[in-house]
Amino acid sequence: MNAIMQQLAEHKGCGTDGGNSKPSCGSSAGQGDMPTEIWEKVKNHPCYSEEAHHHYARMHVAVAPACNIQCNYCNRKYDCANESRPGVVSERLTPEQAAKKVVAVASTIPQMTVLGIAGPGDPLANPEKTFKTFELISRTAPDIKLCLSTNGLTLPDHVDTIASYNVDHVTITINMVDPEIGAKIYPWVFYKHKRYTGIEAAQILTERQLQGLEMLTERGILCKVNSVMIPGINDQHLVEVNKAVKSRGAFLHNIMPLISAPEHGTVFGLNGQRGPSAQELKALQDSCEGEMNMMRHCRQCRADAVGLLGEDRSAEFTTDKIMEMEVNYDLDTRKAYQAKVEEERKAKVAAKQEELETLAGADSDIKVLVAVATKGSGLINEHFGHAKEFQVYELSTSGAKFVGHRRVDLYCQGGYGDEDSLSTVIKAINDCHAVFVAKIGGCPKSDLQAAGIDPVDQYAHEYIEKSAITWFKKYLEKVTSGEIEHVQHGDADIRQGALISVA
Ligand code: CLF
Ligand code: SF4
Repeated sequence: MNAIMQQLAEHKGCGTDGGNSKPSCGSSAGQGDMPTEIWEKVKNHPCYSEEAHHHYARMHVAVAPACNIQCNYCNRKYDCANESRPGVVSERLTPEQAAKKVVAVASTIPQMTVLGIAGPGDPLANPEKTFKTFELISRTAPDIKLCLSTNGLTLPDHVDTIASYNVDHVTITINMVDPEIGAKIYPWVFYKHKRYTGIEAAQILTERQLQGLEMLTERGILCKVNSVMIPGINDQHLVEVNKAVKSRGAFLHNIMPLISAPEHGTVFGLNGQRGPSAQELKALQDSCEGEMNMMRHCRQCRADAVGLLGEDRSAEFTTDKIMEMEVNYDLDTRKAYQAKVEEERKAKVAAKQEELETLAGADSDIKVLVAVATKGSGLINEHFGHAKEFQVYELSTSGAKFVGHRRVDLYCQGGYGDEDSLSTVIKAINDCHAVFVAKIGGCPKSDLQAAGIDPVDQYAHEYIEKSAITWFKKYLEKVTSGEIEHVQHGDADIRQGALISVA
């Protein structure tokens, strides 16, 4: 492991989350004690920095159709489920079309800072197309960070090429380090012109993944590990995976819920394998957090996703539309826009810090979750009825910590509220004590109250974390005075349908 990565491993790769000395994911609001070289790499990468994901966008280009393994949660009719949502089919591009698309998107969305290749198959099972795309983009859009996601089978063969194209961020999906568990997830791998099955296949895969991870971290390339949490198969085992990848220098661990439905036609979908509940996922992420940085803001995006995580603007940039677009790649405009974003970011962090100081001295071990409707920029700026997802923060005397998001079906159906959707929204945020929104109608308000979720619209268009801390202070005061009793909430659903149907 190189010196910087060693330093990272010791410091858990991160600064502090607002001065309370608790580690937060490589994703803290500021540089903290993170080495400058690492901070430069993560500060505007929306996946490697939770805080950056409110402000910066990524895009994927679907140039890599083939795959060399089979996962039981994947149907090859659809995009790779290791880095995208099952059941989604992306528009495939040639490297030349991809390069044109990147320039078109970067000219339209100046906060788009990262280009990732994540499918629709495995990028390293399609090395020519993947590296040709990187080569073209690094020439035409040199300020864009290059990112790659792989199942890791052929990773050791490509590490030098990855380094030579200045790809600074690589994700490897590692679901197990025990081949017996692996045999329940992977029916086969295709390696060196031969198909392997069962434990032998899983043995080859885990060795290649861990070797690739070590080789990358030795070269100072930031590595994220994705793991799909499959209850009853690898849920307990992922703690061991977490330790194995941490010891090999991984920067970030992203434990994602299995999304599984019969209509996907996957082995797990057809045999009724369930995904985890929201609290099962959070408990596993919490237990691994003592070991290393956990990513909790992954949206399991499509292989052709465009925009902020959680929004998807891919429909604006179809091949037909791109071919007609006049693009002007202006580096100065992009820089100026991003400088403005950095100013907003600083103001938001300062506001949070100031509010946090007013909590100093509060003595309580109460922790509550709150849901937030937001369109980005760290603001409470979405109407309840228009929200396709809610961001979830855990509030305690240490402050407001982002712990996840919940996809939901849209409540507002253009003029009227859909009662069926409302009940699924309530199930998705059932573990939250409050929901912060820019606006909400009378009907959903009373249903939320009846479910024990406080609808809060008084902080409309204000900063999320600052407002949440203010609300939490008042909540603690009411508990202390006996005005209300603090009651722990139950579990919540991870809405499989909403994850599948929303682009
Ligand atoms: Fe794409 Fe992945 Fe790079 Fe991000 S996505 S290749 S690291 S630029 Fe991000 Fe999307 Fe989650 Fe991936 S939210 S699925 S973690
Ligand atoms: Fe599907 Fe991705 Fe697994 Fe390949 S690596 S089988 S594309 S989920």
